Amino acid sequence: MKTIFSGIQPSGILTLGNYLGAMKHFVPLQDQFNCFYCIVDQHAITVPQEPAVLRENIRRLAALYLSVGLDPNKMTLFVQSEVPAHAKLGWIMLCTSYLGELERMTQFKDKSDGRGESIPGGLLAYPPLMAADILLYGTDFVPVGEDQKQHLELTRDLAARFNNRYGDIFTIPEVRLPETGARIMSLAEGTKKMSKSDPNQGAFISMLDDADTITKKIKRAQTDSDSVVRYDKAEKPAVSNLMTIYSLCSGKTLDEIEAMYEGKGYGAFKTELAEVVVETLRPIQERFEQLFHSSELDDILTAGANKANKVANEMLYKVEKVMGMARI
Ligand code: ATP
Ligand code: LTN
Repeated sequence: MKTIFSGIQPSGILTLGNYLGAMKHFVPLQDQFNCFYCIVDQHAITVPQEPAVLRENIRRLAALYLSVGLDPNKMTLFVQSEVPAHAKLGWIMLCTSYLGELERMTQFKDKSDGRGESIPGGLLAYPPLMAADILLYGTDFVPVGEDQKQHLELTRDLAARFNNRYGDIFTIPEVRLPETGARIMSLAEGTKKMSKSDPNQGAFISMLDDADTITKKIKRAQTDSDSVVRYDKAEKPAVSNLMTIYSLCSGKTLDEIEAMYEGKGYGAFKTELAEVVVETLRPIQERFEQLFHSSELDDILTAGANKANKVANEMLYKVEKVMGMARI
């Protein structure tokens, strides 16, 4: 059976972008693959986090993974920092990387922009840690949103570089992007990615926003002045993004949506879009409420970490052995 690995950072409450671009696609995969899904808290600390908030976000993310339909009997869910092999292989992958290739990563450039002398070193070391996450499990496929494509290419390069030097240790993983929704845009700016750490709360819909908040955010979402509900990514990025969200949440095609709102303007479109989004998130939020405070959640994470530790330690041992570090 082929192996899947993906991770999400507990750096805030998940957005509709995280759901439509990543998490939603994790669910059907659990029936066909050996899946590892990770709460990558060591990635989240590459920028400063408030301890109490981080603790809550880790638990929230765990509960959300399960609320969307992931089943602990079918996949492995765990917290990255509970599996020390990630940090250990992360260091080895950092030593396998070149400074030039790390500095070229667009996420590094975006996140370090404007920080002057105070760019956290972790931002630069982040992609090698992500490579370690993936390579520890002999991963074949990595389902992620579009923004992670470059990191996946680097992971493949690092794996190949290591294999060239030390023999065939790592499986070279492939990226799996969703056909639509790989890049859901900000509600405030149709050309910028929707991001959970955006300081403007109006720019994203959180998976835990209530119906009123969702409706308000969608009403205020950026559109344009021609009032026509038409899909045109280049000319009408903001409206096209809202249509993509509508389509993914309702199952209707973009053509059907265009036809439904012909001559009706943005008012009716936005009202019904809000309803569709609320209905998509409602069952997830109901399950979330039950899970968040349950001790079952702790048991699932403990079992997940045990399983992940077992698999990851075997790979780490192989790596250390070929490098001359493990005593044979
Ligand atoms: P941050 O804002 O803290 O950098 P993020 O919102 O970008 O976080 P991540 O935890 O980095 O979220 O990403 C989790 C998954 O969601 C990844 O697979 C990522 O590609 C995907 N993803 C993130 N934002 C979007 C988006 N706007 N559209 C589609 N997929 C997305
Ligand atoms: N870098 C990713 C999160 C992440 C990840 C991973 C995704 C960390 N490790 C391994 C897939 C596989 C992000 O910022 N979205």
